[in-house]
Amino acid sequence: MRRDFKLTVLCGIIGRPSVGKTTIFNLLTGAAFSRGVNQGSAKIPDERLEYLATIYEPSKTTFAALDMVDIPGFDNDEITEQNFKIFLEEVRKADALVHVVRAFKDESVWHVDGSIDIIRDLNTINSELILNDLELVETRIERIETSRQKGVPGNKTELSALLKCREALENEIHIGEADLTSGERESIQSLEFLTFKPMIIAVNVDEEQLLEGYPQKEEVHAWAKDKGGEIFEIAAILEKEIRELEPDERELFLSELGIEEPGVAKLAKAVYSSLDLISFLTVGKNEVKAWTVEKGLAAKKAAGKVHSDIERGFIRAEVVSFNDFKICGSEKAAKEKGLYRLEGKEYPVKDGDIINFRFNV
Ligand SMILES: Nc1nc2c(ncn2[C@@H]2O[C@H](COP(=O)(O)OP(=O)(O)OP(=O)(O)O)[C@@H](O)[C@H]2O)c(=O)[nH]1
Ligand SMILES: [Mg+2]
Repeated sequence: MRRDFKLTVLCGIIGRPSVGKTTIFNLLTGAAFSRGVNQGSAKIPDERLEYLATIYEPSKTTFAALDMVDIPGFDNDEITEQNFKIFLEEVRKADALVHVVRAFKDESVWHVDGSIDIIRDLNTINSELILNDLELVETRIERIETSRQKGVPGNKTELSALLKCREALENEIHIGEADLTSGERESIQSLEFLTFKPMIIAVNVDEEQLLEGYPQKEEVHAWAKDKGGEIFEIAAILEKEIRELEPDERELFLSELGIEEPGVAKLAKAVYSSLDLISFLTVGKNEVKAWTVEKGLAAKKAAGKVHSDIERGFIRAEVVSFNDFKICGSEKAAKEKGLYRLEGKEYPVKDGDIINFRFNV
């Protein structure tokens, strides 16, 4: 559950110190930072757009992107209040959390707790998120109860939601996984609980682990499942080195290592799936573009993402699925086969729909 996002999703990268958060951030965004809170945009690779660009030869191809914020780790023994405050502020703003954990072995990289233990690291950060949410829950409950004593009834749905949240959190269950009705979810939406945000776990592995797995892999996957989070493995340093190679060498390395998709593609899949997002595509000589929207969004609303005039003057959406288009190889062939459909304003947009909005201004 999250607030409505406008055009891109904001992902906060969190985790213990020195686990590779900034390395992953730099890999995804092409930046070269070393410390501090960093912001950047990660282009989501999309073969569909690459293909459509070869057909339409547009002046511009615009990929979907994820906004990323790299949040420095904090050391619990000496959480300086300021650092922790920054952590909480940044986390609260995010739509989804990317929790980086360290699997990679490297004697030269220090670990704040003296050893590599992914479950311990997951729990350390997770406890902070849970404690913070619990404090907020308690404060809200108290406030509602005080008002009640003064005769102000307050929001009943919110109170029942908060009581359920408290119970979940006390059992280390994320609010996102708590058994709330949709009305209850709605009632606490604006409180921006940290464990209400989808958590995606990124396991930072080395080359050997990428091929052969890493200790605790099963436990870590079970942990993610338990918390309702997506999980993926990423070899950050290796991927960065590969990216610096010549294109033909790059292909060779990737296939030898069995890397089918770069980390950013895995991350994008996890984010889209956790937040129930899809992309639809628009094509033309000027621009071929991917648009990120909520799954099942009505065609007229989707038109509004492109331009408010198109939503206002919406007549119909002319739609073909990317797969149908590709099988035919051209717009003309797909039209001859009758694969373009005219859909009305309520049509739920699907992932990979190529849409031409017909409108009247
Ligand atoms: N061997 C190896 N080293 C890595 C890997 N990822 C990161 N490192 C190294 O680990 C150190 C810390 O990496 P950062 O990306 O700065 O870690 P961080 O999580 O941003 O750390 P803080 O911002 O201090 O919390 C750097 O020296 C990196 O080069 C990896 O996959 N393998
Ligand atoms: Mg960092």
